Amino acid sequence: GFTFYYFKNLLDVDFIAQDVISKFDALYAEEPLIIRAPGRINLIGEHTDYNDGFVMPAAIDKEIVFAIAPSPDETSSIYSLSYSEFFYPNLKEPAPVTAPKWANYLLGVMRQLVDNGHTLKPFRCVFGGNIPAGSGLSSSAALETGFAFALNELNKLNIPTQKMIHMAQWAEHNYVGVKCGIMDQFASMMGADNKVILLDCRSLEYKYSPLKLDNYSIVLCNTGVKHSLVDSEYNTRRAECEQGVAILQRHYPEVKSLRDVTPEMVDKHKSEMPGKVYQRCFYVTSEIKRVQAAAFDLTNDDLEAFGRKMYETHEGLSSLYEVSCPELDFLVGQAKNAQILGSRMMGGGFGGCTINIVPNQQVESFISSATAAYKKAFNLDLIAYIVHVKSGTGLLKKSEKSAVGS
Ligand code: GAF
Repeated sequence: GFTFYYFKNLLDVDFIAQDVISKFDALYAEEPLIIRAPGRINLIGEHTDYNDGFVMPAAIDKEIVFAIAPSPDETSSIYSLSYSEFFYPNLKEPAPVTAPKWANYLLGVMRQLVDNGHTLKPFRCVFGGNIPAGSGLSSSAALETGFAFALNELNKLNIPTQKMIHMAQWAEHNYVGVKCGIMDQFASMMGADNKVILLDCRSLEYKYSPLKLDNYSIVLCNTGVKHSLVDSEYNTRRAECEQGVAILQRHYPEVKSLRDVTPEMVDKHKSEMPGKVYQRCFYVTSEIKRVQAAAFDLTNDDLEAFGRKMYETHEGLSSLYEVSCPELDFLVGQAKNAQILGSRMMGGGFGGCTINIVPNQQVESFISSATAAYKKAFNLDLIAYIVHVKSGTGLLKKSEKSAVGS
């Protein structure tokens, strides 16, 4: 009856918005702006962004919602629904803090705004979401881009979108300590309904490509683990790539980054490189080529060829780039055994999710058998999500907001 119909038509984001708005209303009298910032998937192109290469991310229906309004006095406050915790930022001196950790993502954004000459009016903000933290779905990028967008709206700053993307990345580099590429912040900000983004991370030129999945679904398998090496190993990989570039520059002075290098060039100078540096460079240069070929597969509606490339990417990430882990390798193995079209680890690595392209009629059986096998092998509960490709960061429409709970 009515109840069923009602719930069937409400999206997760409506429930999150409802929670965020109720909390805001319980705390404050002002009418807030409501902003949605999504997490992202990446179909292919891993660890290529900081090498000036290509990536193929998309924003998804897992998101953070912010409610924000001017403060009636001089104090500013931010409330995190997930942590049930307040933070009171100093808008003139948004220095990093030791606790709570989540505040640093936001403080980094405020610091960028201040350093770019903007004056922020005191505000009150409540936020919450359903992007599982540490799962490689870029909850951190969503927090940064969403907050940049929110403060830009609230203060009517008219900051160009690309500038906000860079401010968000700056926050991650300097207030969180991960020297990330541009992919996550770009995808969270620029995503579009049912479209993947083909992004050139050198020029930031991009194009949207329709994702025609027809009889397939995107299934994420969350390992539920986040090995502690993530951040330090990430920065190490960056340094190893730079080391490779420096060696290649002796022969090819025009080379600026691995984007300018082919796998053949890497092979030719193998003997001059430390073993690990060779492996890293060979993987990255191969992956950059692979993304370009995968873009053709997508336009040719050749999902099978696309899926095979996902497996190749995983193989490279696992054996050459060495950012996978037993849990991720196991889950990709499960997908391979079930003859799933494509599967690979996604994001930075050392835990988080695999991304799988699964025929619709196989989704249920794949999830249940992978869950059982994962439990048996690691005694861990696998959490699987079927995700949909959605638009990027923006104001939630009034209609969506007032539809909630009415
Ligand atoms: C993380 C980073 F934040 C991205 O910039 C990207 O390098 C990715 O790892 C690996 O492709 O998500």
